[in-house]
Amino acid sequence: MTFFMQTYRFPEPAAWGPLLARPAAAESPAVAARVQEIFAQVAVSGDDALRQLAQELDKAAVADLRVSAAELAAAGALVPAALQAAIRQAKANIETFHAAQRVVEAPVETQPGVRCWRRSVPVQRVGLYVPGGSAPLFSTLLMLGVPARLAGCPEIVVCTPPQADGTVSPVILFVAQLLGITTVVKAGGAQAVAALALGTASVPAVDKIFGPGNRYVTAAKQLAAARYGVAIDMPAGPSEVLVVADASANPAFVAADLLSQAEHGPDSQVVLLTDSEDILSKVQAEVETQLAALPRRDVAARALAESRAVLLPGPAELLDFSNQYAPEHLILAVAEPEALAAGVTNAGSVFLGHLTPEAVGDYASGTNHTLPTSGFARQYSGVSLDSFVKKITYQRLTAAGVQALAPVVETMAEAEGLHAHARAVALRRESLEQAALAP
Ligand code: HSO
Ligand code: ZN
Repeated sequence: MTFFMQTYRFPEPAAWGPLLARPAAAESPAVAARVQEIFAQVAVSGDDALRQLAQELDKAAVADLRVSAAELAAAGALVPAALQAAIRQAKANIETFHAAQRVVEAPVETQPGVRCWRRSVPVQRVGLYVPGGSAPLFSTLLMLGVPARLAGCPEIVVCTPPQADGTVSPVILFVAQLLGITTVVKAGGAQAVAALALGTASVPAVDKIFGPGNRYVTAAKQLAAARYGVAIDMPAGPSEVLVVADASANPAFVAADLLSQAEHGPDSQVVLLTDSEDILSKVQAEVETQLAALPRRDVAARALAESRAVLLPGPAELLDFSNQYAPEHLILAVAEPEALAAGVTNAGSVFLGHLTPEAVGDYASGTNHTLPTSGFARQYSGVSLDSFVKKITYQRLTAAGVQALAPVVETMAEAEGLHAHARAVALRRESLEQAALAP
């Protein structure tokens, strides 16, 4: 049996449409209806609903929903020293990269006497969802927790599903502890999102919810945003990678990159673009060899069966296709990656050259791995320090400022028929004029 992606040779641009499309979003009404039920259950029964749903869905008996200080403190001893060291290095790099995103803007005098400025203020209460399941992704807690801490968010609530024994992965707890996060809730799925949106005795309500999850989590985030005034990081879909490979590419490297995305889940999107027939066949052979040795080969094979390899004439077409696809991750496995990179208009995160696999960005180079999927890279950025702050604008006028700006605003307000606006300015202007006339 061959596991390779569906292959297309030199399709005309007019025929790219179906190749650029993601599989129809599995937005089933059944999922939405179930999520609404879960919100209702959490609204009525709070913590009891969370315990019941943990029993029902995670098969876990959870007495205390909050991870205790003792559990947090004990986590370190359960994490091997080598993993602790790796996590510390990753954390340092993520901190360095995100700290550089702090910009302090100088106040601006837009005209004499009119001073305007902007201040970054942290979102006060944030909820970070960390998936559990077959592979608890503790790296996601680093990617969300580091910028939340750097931004100075005063309240950070982590929700993660309990394991069957009612505990949370010690690695997730170790990361929480490293970050100084003390509120960790044993709740997963739509019920965790509902709790973060509505608040329960154990789960403080938050202003913004971050993090990836399955279809239920995604639907729950959408409901939280639509009905409960909670912001979410971005619309989410299955993870994806697009690799552009030219004749200089190393087929084994490319195959490993494709598989590292495919192993995330059966719905992962994997695309190979190349202008070399030789690379296409060598990558195919490599994928088959490497796949056979992967513990998660069943998952990866299912993803590959839905994925695509496209042979195109040259660099211009490769770039054009990639920009139209707008991948979450774009790997430029080409001899001159800088030239192509400069032409990228739509992508979540770009990996240049033969020595830069997506996996480094997933864990430890410093960039964030929470990125726009499903073509949303056309208009959304990945998570960054900015995701955890609001920028509040301020202004203050002097007497000279009011006198100079008043006629402008009065003219505009009257033209819009908004006389109270005009008066708010005119009263100040007139009071200054009278003061100036006073003996
Ligand atoms: N590639 C995933 C992130 C991840 N990979 C976590 C490994 N662990 C979505 O960007
Ligand atoms: Zn990954």
